[in-house]
Amino acid sequence: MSSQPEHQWFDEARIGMFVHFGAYSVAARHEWVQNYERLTAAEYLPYVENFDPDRFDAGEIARTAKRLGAGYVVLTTKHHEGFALWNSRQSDFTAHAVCGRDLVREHVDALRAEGLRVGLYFSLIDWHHPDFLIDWVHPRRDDDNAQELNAGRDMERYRAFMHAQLRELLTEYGQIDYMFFDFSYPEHKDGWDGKGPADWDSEAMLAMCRELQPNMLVNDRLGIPGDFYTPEQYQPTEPVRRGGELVRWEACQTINGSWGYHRDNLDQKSAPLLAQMLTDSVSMGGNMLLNIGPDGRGGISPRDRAVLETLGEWTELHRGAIVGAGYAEFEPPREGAYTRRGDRLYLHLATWPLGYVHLPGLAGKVTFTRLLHDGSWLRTSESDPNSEGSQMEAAGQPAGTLTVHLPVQRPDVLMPVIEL
Ligand code: H79
Repeated sequence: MSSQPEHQWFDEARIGMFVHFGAYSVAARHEWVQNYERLTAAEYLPYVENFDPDRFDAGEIARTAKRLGAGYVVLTTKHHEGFALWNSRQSDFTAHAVCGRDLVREHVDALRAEGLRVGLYFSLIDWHHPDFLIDWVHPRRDDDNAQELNAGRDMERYRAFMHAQLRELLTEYGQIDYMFFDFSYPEHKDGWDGKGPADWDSEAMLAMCRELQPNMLVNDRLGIPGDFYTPEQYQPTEPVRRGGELVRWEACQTINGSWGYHRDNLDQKSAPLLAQMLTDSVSMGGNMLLNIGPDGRGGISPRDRAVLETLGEWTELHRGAIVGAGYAEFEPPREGAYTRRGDRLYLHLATWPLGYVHLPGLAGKVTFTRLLHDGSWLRTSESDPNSEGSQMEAAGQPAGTLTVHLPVQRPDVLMPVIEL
């Protein structure tokens, strides 16, 4: 994993916003709907032909990301369905052909106007392309004649098409800061092949990225080493290491379990849970890429908007504990997790104890202690094993422990943070 200075913005940003938008947003029942329901191309086509994103407002999305405290936004330029949101000249399966718009252009322009970094998502999988070989994650794999359907298909031609699409994205939209390829699945299953680096020619794709966008971060789903590791809907519980070295990572997360707009799905995560996940990511040295799925018209749904606004109020007050912060080499108390930024340590309290929180090893190392959201100072004391009965609050604590005195009432924020 690289540590170029050009990549530092990513490590500092800590929060990104993912945007999943495509013809599946019109179907409104998960971005894998074509696969889950084994829809034929003809059954899927109406969602494409009636794609009319009249409420898709890249400026509003960018401003929403900014209010969330995000440093970058990643748009699905093409998902597994194969429908390109930009004016690709490699096929007419594009938003431009259907509605005359280039949503990728709108996205990159809006991000630059807001001073946000530009991220693109590009699916390696393409269930629409006639040369893409049917495999075990393809919607048509259960067709009676699926094996015959593969007879005329040629991955060599698909690769040429996909590489040409990628070249468009890397040459026609100015500086791209981040690329999320999705995804490799080299395992074989149920008599079907998977797909991996040889199928995509990942080496050539990465070389094209390095040549055309030398400062761009590339994820690890080409199936060859990239610039960051991408756990999906999963929070690492330790800093991620490979060969002893800390690895850059970003956990991508949904608000409700679906990436694309899913109207009837109510697995909604609460704002406190999302704050907890963000804190967990930063305390383990990673980023959080939080997804929204704009609705069939491209609008941000009220339920997504509400939770993002609430989380954004928290990140605004607690920015110092998140942006530019990372893993801290101190053992946290059982009530919470630490993040660290320079000489500041931040204690994120998942539970609120009565009266005191004890911080092992911090006695004598701290010059001030305050609640971050309102800047109110907290009293502290240090355990003294030689004095009898004078420090009730520190009883039973090992020497070197710093005891922070807390108000009985938990501050009314998603996650209270103490700055030390
Ligand atoms: O774009 C979002 C997802 O649609 C895509 N990546 C994020 C960013 C993604 N979805 N699933 N995966 C990546 C991993 C693949 C999971 C699978 Fe399966 C397990 C594919 C086949 C077995 C899920 C379960 C789909 C079919 C069964």
